Amino acid sequence: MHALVTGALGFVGLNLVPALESAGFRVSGVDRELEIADPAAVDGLVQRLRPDVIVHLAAQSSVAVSGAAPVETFRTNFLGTRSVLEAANRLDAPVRVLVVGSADEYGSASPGDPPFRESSPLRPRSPYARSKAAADLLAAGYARRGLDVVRVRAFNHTGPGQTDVFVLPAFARQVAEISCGLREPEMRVGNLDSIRDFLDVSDVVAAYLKLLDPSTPSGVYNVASGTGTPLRQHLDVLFDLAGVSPVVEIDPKLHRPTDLSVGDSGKLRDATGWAPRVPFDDTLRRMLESWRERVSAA
Ligand code: A2R
Repeated sequence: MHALVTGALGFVGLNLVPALESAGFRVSGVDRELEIADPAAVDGLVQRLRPDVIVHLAAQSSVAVSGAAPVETFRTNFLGTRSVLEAANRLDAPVRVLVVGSADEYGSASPGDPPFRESSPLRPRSPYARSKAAADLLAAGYARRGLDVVRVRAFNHTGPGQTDVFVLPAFARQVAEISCGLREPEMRVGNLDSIRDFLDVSDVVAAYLKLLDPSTPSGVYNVASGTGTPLRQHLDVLFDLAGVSPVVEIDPKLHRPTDLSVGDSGKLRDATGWAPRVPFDDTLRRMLESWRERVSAA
């Protein structure tokens, strides 16, 4: 089996490519050298490689960046997905396309609501989330016309190597700097009351591998732990692990309204037997270690 991975040098791609190789795939990875929103370039590559599966990870993946760059976000995330779907659809051989969407497509739940299911309404609240929801609906259209598409709505995932524009790496970096004496014991954070559903990136990669198996029915799948945790709790774990107790300052620039996002991945579990394996405190510990190495080497 030959896999084409777009966004192969991104955080998920760097974790996914070795896992695909270990599972016996021959992998072709592309990143910025292929402009994903250029349909002719993507079509040329897909016709040349003729992959059996395509995992489409290339994206502008940050909600924060999407506010400042909504057009670029839409171009990369929506038109980029369109290029990939169109090229796959023109292949005269079977190909499964994994289109990676986001929990953010659902927006925020209200307290007391059950976890989001695949049938929950899409109520995206940022340019990033709208670009992913639009790409998801487009992919559903290709699926109706016969393309073998798996649409994933991935809840938050993190781990060592993720950039600190995302919340937990931003926490881990600051805690690492404080514990290495490189920063005053003061943390700058956003809204710690938001409740999110976090997975270790390796559990997300394991889910994608199962979703690439031809025996898994195509369709739409949440990839989620099912557990909601306030960000404050993850911060406290990082403090405990590092043995620090800094002053925590809310930075109005980082503060976004409280959101509540927990996913139900029952469909994925029933279809594939997938279950998350990594205890999340272990993920936080490895992130802290990785940031300590980075900041003390800098
Ligand atoms: O933005 P860069 O320079 O880090 O490059 C990213 C790349 N990328 C592109 N590739 C080709 N054409 C473009 N117009 C384009 N724009 C961005 O895709 C990066 O190397 C990769 C995406 O990696 P990350 O930003 O690290 O995302 P991550 O965490 O790997 O997420 C993968 C997927 C995305 O669809 C997320 O929205 C979703 O999982 O959660």
